[in-house]
Amino acid sequence: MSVGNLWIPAGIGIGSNQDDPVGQVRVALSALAGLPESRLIYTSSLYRNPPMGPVAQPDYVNAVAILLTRKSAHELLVDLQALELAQGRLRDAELRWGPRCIDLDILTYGYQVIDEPGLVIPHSGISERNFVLFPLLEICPDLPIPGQGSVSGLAAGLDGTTLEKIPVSMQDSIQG
Ligand code: A4P
Ligand code: MG
Repeated sequence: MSVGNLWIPAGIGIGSNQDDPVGQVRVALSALAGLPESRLIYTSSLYRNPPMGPVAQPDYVNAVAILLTRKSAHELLVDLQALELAQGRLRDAELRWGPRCIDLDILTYGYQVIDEPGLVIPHSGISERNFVLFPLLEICPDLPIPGQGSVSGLAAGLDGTTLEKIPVSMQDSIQG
C-alpha cells in the first residue's frame, strides 16, 4: 500500500563483493535513481572494507543512499529485490552471509519500526556495522535510527579505520 502523497525518507544500504564491486555499487545507485515513486536525494562515497561475519570472502564495497519515497516499506523492499535480480543476484545459490554481487537493504524508513519475518526496520545489526554508519555519517549524521539514537551517536562507538574511501577519480579505473 502506498502512503499517498507523503514522501518518507528511507536509508538504503548497498554492498557488493563479487563481479566488479565498484561497478556493481555504481549500477545500483543509478538504478535507485530511476525507481518510480521514489527520489534519490543523497549518496555517500564508496568504501572498501573487510567482510564482516563468519564466511571467508573478498572485501566488500559498501555505500548508502537516502531516498524520498511514496512507496510503503514493503513495496520498497519489492523494488529493491527486483533491482538485485536485474543485477544478476542469485539469492538461492548463496550462502547466508556469503559473497554476493549486490545486496540492497532498507536501513531505515522514516520513524517506523517494523519487526516481521520478512522485514525488519531498522535493519538488524545496524548499530554494529561501521560500513553502514560511517557512510551515513558522511551524508546525514542526524538521521534518527528509531529506538537506537542518531547516526552520529551510534558511529561514535565504532572504529571506522577499516573503511577505505574510494576516491571518485579512481572509480573508473579500478576493478573490485
Ligand atoms: N529482510 C528483512 N528485513 C530487511 C530489510 N530491512 N532490508 C529480509 C532488506 N531485506 C530485509 O535478505 C534475506 C531476507 O531479509 C530477505 O528475503 C528480506 O525479506 P537477503 O538480502 O536475501 O539475504 P542476505 O543478504 O544474506 O541477508 P542480509 O540480512 O541482507 O545479510 P547481511 O546481514 O547484510 O549480511 N561485510 C561487509 N563488510 N559488508 C557487507 O555489506 N554483508 C553481508 C551480508 C555479510 N558481511 C558483510 C556485508
Ligand atoms: Mg539483503
